[in-house]
Amino acid sequence: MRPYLTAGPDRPRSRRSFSRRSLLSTVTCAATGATLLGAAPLPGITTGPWDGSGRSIPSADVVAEQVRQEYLHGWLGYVGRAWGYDELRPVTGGHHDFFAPGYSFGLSIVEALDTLYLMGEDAELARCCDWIDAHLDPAQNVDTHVFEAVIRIVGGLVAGYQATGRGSLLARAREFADRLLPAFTKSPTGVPYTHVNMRTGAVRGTSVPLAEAGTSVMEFGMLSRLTGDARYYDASMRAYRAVLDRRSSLDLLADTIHAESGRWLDSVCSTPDPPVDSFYEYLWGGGALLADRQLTDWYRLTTAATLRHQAVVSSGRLWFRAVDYRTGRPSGPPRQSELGSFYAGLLAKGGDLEHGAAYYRSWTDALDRYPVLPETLDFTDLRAVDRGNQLRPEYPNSAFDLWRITGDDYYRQTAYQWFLGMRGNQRVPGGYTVAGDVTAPGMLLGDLTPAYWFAENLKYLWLMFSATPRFDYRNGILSTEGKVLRGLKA
Ligand code: DMJ
Repeated sequence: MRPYLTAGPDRPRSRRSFSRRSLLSTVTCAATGATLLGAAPLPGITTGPWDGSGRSIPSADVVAEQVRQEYLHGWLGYVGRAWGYDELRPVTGGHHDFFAPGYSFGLSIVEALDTLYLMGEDAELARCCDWIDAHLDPAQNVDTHVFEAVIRIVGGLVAGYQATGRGSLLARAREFADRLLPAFTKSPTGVPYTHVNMRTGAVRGTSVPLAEAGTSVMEFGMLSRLTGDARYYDASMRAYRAVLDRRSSLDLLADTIHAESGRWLDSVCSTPDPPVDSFYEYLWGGGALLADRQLTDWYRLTTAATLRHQAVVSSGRLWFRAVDYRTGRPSGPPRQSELGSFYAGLLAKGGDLEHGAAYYRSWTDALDRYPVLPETLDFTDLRAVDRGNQLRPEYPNSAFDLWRITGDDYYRQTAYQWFLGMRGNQRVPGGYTVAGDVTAPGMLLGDLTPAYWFAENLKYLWLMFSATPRFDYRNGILSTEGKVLRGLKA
């Protein structure tokens, strides 16, 4: 184990102190009593610096080893009982087909590739590559969810190729992308259909959530770069243009769009929650990965609108509430999905450290309240509305992003707290599993290790604590599924 860095590599080691200067003006939301941020400050929000009082962690090399052990615990559970299937059922030892019953793409294998590489598990990685070469069949006669196939399979194979240099992985990524492309090219607007049959190219699904319309440019853009074939990148950009052209006068977007007519199918703007979340992540990520000014400009435009119309302060915490995309008026109850917690890191990566750090702090307050985060909160009182936990990675994803930017140990302390919560409550003899109720004794554990667990959750922790020489901490860029699309080092 190499000695770890006490601050994020390539950054100053001193803790940065954040300005409390007001950036946005405020009005009070009649529905919730929360404060809507207009064009100035964050009154009452503590933005730091933070001393992490009461949060202590072992040395980084000890934590890194704990993280690696837990990853291997989950991995060996999958290898032993569900090898070749999409997902493990770690309690019963069964398996789960992710895309459709009876069809498997060995999803956990594809998802794990670059994590195994980063952890130095080269024999396991070789075993995965051999399986992919021998068994992974892109041409199955099954309707596949386009968004999920892009971020998980195409992204996984592209990252795996960059980790190993195995040309067969790139060829397989391309084959998947070619079979997914009809979802984009058959659409009159360019907004992809939600599903495509991998054998016939038949498409279906015209009601498209924003995340599904705009989460492909990082994988497809990299594929275009690696193959010299512009069709993938062009398809993603056409979809983005179709959506952005339909923004309201407030520069807000609604949640769902019709692939064929281009009409909005609702008027709610739920940023950063599902079903829009990674749409914005890819505006920034695509801009950074591909040096694409258009994407970056769109990110800045839409993020300014989100801060102007959706940011609220409730009990001193920053949240983002759903609004009508045409009027900016609040829409629905004051809820926030755990999936939205990635937005703290995104804001910081996009240059707005103050709001990113404040939003992370809000989620840390929620983490302090529960052993593991519930799926959905009422943000006015942190009450768990959906009390389940799907073993999600968004909170440590933001911890990783903020730690890389600031070097502040607070993010490692809180990421470790998150890790202990997961290890203490969701570890079973066969691996790791989802929970039905984080407030109940025993959490009503379920029986599934989602494949993204092998791509994301412990990768962020490993990168924060291991100082692995296999990752370029300055220039590395990860996708929404945690795939390292740039920055894997030999
Ligand atoms: C992951 O599959 C990806 O991060 C996706 O963008 C949304 N979140 C899930 C895991 O929660």
